[in-house]
Amino acid sequence: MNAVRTTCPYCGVGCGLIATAQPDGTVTVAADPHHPANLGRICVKGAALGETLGLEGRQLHPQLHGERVSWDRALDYAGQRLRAIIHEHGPQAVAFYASGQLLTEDYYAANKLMKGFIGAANIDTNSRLCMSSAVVGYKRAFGADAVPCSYRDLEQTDLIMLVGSNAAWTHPVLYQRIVQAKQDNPALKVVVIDPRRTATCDIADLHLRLRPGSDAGLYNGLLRAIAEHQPIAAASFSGQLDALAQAEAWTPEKVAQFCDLSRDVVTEFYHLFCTAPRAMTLYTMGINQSTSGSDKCNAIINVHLASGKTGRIGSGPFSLTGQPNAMGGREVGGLANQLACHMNFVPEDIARLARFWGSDRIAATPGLMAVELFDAIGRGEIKAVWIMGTNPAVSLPDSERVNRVLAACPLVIVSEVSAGTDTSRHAHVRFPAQAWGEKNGTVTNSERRISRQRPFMPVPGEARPDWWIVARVAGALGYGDAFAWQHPHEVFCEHAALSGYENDGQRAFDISGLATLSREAYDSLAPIQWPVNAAHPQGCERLLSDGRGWGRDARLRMVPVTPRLPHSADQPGLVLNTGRYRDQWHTMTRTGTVPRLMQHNPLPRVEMHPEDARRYGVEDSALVRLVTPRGEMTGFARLTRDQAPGTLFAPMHWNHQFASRSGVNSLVAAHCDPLSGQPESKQTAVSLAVWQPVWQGWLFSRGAPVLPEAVVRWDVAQAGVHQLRLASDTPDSSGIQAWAAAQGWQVQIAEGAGIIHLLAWHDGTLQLAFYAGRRCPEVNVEAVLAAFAHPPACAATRHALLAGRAASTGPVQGKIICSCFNVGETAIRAAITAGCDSTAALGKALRCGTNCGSCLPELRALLPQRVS
Ligand SMILES: Nc1nc2c(c(=O)[nH]1)N[C@H]1C(S)=C(S)[C@@H](COP(=O)(O)OP(=O)(O)OC[C@H]3O[C@@H](n4cnc5c(=O)[nH]c(N)nc54)[C@H](O)[C@@H]3O)O[C@H]1N2
Ligand SMILES: Nc1nc2c(c(=O)[nH]1)N[C@H]1C(S)=C(S)[C@@H](COP(=O)(O)OP(=O)(O)OC[C@H]3O[C@@H](n4cnc5c(=O)[nH]c(N)nc54)[C@H](O)[C@@H]3O)O[C@H]1N2
Ligand code: SF4
Ligand SMILES: [Mo]
Repeated sequence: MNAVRTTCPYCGVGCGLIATAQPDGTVTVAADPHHPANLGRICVKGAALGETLGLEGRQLHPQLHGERVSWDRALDYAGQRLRAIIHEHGPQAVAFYASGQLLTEDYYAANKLMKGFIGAANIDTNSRLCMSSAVVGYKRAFGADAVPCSYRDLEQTDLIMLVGSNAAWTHPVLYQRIVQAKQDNPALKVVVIDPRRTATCDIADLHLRLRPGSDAGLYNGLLRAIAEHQPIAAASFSGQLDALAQAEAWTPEKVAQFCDLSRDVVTEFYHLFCTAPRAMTLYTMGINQSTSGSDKCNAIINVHLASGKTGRIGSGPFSLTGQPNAMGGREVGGLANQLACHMNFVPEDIARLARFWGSDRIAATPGLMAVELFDAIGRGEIKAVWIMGTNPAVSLPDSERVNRVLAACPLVIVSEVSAGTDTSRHAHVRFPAQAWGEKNGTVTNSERRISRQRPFMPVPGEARPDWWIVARVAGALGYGDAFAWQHPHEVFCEHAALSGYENDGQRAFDISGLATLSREAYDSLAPIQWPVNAAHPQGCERLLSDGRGWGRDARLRMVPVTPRLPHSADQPGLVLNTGRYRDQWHTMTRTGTVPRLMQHNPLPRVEMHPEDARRYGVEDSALVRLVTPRGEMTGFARLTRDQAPGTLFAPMHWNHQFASRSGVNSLVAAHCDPLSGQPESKQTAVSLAVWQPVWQGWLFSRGAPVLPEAVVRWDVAQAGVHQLRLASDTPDSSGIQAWAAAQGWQVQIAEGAGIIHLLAWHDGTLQLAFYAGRRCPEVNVEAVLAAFAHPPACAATRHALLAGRAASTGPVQGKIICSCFNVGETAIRAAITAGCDSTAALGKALRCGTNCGSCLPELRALLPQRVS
């Protein structure tokens, strides 16, 4: 097969990639040099995509109550049950929960079925946990959910603020563009606003380590400083007087106290902003995931309006989208409180949709937002939920409760690419969806750029496109005529036509210029930024250039903001912050099984300041338990001054598929922003205790091991071998010993004071290696893995293996820093000692950092600090 141009399925940067099938059946994935989002760059997750295409763990056939059935049977059952529930309890008893990882065509179809034909608006999406505060912010300020900026602005600005964003790990290619922009223009200043010191701070001229959740105070103070610096013309914006009056009290002293910053650093920041001719604020989850996230977004937008830094090249409030098609979801109206194509629950829009879709069943009122929706399932009001492309049993707050609610729901339908997720455990019906590389359609990135995802893999098993599955269920419900598409091209053109339908400029989202694309033109569609219409036939790079917004009076609006601290602020305990690792994607279904991506951070760490560690008696790498009234989580302490005292950080990724008790959302409360419904995932009051298990250690096993219930486990992906970190309070590890013995294997044991090392052999091959003690034994993982591949021939090697060492002990690799070239910390430190004094020198010596560049901040952190 030839090289196929497509788009990355991970983050909202939306990089263009080129996938090339190799003669040996593998696929190589490289950056597309011509895609405007990345211009030839790629990050470690994108570069490892070829390793995620295997069929192991895929959902390949429809299933009913856990049994494989035909498509006809599964569709028939789903249709009949949904119909019966709607007949008995009305349309409000049914809900869909969708995802920013669906293609626009899939999303359009799901939204059309729920809001247009089932006739309720209970379709919400994981974007509720992600972008919904940003949507409220834009709608209040501009009258439309319209992101005004473009990536090219980053190369034409004087000041970039990254607020609540760890872009170095989460939007790596965008971050690399900023690094490059700073190299090209050393006058460009970068300010990072984050309570943690992150890899993103690597390029920061100023890092404001503010009190968790205090950003609105900082931005209110900035608004006051702007007004002082240069008076704002009267009545430029609606709401202006109120917003300025509200900001008046936010003197630098008050801001310093509220945000727990020094007054000097606050005024330095204000000076930078006020004197920069152009400035951009890039904001993500540290802002949105808050009980006052919408207000924080408006506090940011206010300063851009007041200073005239909006709608101009190199300026603007730029909310970065997280998922590859979060923006597409916003276009099709995937949130429960929107209608399709930027329409709202007002009579004119409802009537318009009724005309366009030819339906008299359009939902008349907004539906339930994610957290409310699962509450309603819990109360028995919603009796059927169809989950597509998201894993709410892991990613919603108060996840233990979500699991209980799903377990009790009469009908759970899950469309998935993965066979065993925490959510699909509860499914009565499982639909196998096509994965990246198989599916065909469009996604929209952070800068409103629509790009094609094109198929390059054969379709495995009976997997089907998500839009097709929706259309078939629509057929089973009796609405087949409105869902008679044969190809995603038809869905796309319908969506494009709706965006322009009776749109006299009132709705920002308008891609009517693409409504009549031929199949060939759709297939070869070049990346393009919306709107695409008669006024902008080639798309539009920047919005708001004319100073006008959308809606009735089209006036831009400043929103008065009263800063509020998070719920955790007046609760005892440490404040838990949660977020992402560089090489993992969300609930790990696509990255947790790739050995290369597991190496950077193979275990969930609870990061804490050494002072707190001392107070709680925690040593580095010790097991700790975090507890809230909702649940608990177990992780491994990491002591670091990157964390502020009193705060913790834990990853959002681990779940029951990869560990027994490391799901962070079992701790997080479902407190939401009243306007956006977005949960406060970044600040949770937790208590912490050291967990000293009776024993802990490492297990390596050729087959899937069967573990006693009481053993707590963490899986670490390795090729061909199961590697598990274990810990338990059971008196001994005899369960594992007994299990190995019962297999009839030849067992070799070394026991000492509270320590047991065990090897099990069968026909000369290693079946199992187990190393446990009260403290976790040091094990040379590479030597153990090598012994599984090539059984050691001599007794000395076997003996060393039993000790957990390599025969001739070479240095262990240490933590893998560069995942692209598998370069560990030990080699990097050795090279530094040998004289490498820059990332360039390290790259030359070891190749680290020379491919995607995602590890450059960490390489720099290992280098001795240069005295300037
Ligand atoms: N590697 C990787 N990349 C991803 C993803 C992934 O799973 N893995 N997911 C994608 C998705 S869907 C999303 S939404 C994005 C998210 O991208 P980001 O928002 O950049 O990622 P997070 O790690 O969730 O959190 C960002 C930062 O917010 C900070 N923060 C916490 N509380 C506060 C606060 O009160 N104020 C401020 N100013 N900052 C605070 C945290 O310390 C953290 O460094 O990433 C996308 N990219
Ligand atoms: N504590 C805490 N919780 C958080 C966050 C946080 O920062 N902290 N972040 C929140 C944010 S921003 C987000 S976006 C969410 C993400 O949370 P989720 O959406 O739950 O995470 P994913 O693992 O991406 O789930 C996507 C699922 O869809 C499947 N899938 C992939 N491709 C397809 C496809 O084409 N079709 C179908 N049908 N299925 C597919 C995958 O196998 C996977 O199971 O988590 C939220 N939860
Ligand atoms: S930056 Fe985002 S879109 Fe680009 S390759 Fe990396 S994960 Fe994919
Ligand atoms: Mo997200």
